[in-house]
Amino acid sequence: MPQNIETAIQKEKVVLVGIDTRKEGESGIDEYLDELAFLVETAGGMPVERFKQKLDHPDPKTFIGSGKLDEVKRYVKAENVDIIVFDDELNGSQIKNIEKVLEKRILDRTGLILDIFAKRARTAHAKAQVELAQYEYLLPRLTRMWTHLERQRGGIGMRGPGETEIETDRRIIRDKIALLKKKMVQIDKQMTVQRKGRGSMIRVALVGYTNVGKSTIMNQLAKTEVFAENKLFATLDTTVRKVVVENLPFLLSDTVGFIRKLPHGLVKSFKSTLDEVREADLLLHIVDISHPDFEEQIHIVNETLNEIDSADKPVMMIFNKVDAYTWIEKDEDDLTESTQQNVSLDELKKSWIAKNNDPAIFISAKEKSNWDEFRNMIYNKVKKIHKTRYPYNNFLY
Ligand SMILES: Nc1nc2c(ncn2[C@@H]2O[C@H](COP(=O)(O)OP(=O)(O)OP(=O)(O)O)[C@@H](O)[C@H]2O)c(=O)[nH]1
Ligand SMILES: [Mg+2]
Repeated sequence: MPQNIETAIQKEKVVLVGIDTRKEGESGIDEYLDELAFLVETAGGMPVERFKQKLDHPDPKTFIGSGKLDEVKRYVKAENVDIIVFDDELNGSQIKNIEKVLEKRILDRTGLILDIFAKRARTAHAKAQVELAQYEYLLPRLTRMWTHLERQRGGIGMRGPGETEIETDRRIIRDKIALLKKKMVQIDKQMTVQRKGRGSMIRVALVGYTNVGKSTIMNQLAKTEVFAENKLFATLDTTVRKVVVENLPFLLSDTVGFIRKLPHGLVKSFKSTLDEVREADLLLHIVDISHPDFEEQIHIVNETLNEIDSADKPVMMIFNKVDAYTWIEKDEDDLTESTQQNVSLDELKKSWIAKNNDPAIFISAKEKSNWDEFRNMIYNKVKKIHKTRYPYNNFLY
């Protein structure tokens, strides 16, 4: 079976399931399920219904309570649903238990993200990284679902390692993992050599949540044609381009976006891709200001940067998509709390620039608004880094 089969013409019907463990001040389950729905659509499925339950902790056996599970079962049967996607990582026994009740294909958030990654991977390098993460995910979860005849249809969650390997035993998967790890070490070495060969240019990396506009900004700045799309994880491979602002050349890299609960195994197996970020001199942290959850997204990006030991790098905060920012103007005597929806863009700018330690700018990559200021800001920052790094090599400015 080819790896990247698109879903059959008839889209698979998907039900989303999430639990609400929210503590005060955190985003709600609805926004989480919105994102899960977007992931399902990106994978080629059709979300048809959501089930949520308020629980302090997931049920160790079936993730949601048995009453709720029965409710899901009734719906799934009546509506002929193909897949049930859970918004958290499930362990092998949870998958088995849920599968027994629902008698349908079960997928968790990690499995879904891995599936999208498998679909997106283009280069041998990215494919090897995804395959490694998929096998590591699969190993403790080998259940009937992976040997299910459905696999032959190549639907969501069915892309990736070929079926023959899946149907055989864990030993083969372990061997495969060992082999891929060796391959990755080799790839890592090659990439390190490649990066070293780039000489003394300052390295700038675009980082941010998925779908915020990193590739669009890359294309505008470097005049390239990097794939940009309103889907999650449009970019998996890192692209590096030389950019010249004024007369100052530097290297700009565009790479994989981050997401809430990015599978840990994926972060590990994407080591060589993320090395680009790890070794950058300056990070441009791109934020989609039009997204209702942009503050939480900033937080998640910072956490992920921390996880890859890149939290202490110089950062420029770039608030993108100002053209799409909407707010509801508040009456003077309206006492409702300020939310993103009723704060004007000007107020927002003021508050962010005031509370942020890092330099910040508000742009629209789509309409190229505030673009000269943006380029100027990069120029000044790169120049400063260059001057510190090469104090005697100032012929550039
Ligand atoms: N309205 C608006 N849309 C934008 C802007 N910049 C980018 N977009 C759109 O946002 C979507 C995502 O853009 P990408 O450049 O693919 O985002 P990315 O951060 O590279 O996403 P991934 O690679 O998937 O992580 C596309 O549909 C873009 O056209 C902007 O300034 N305004
Ligand atoms: Mg991209």
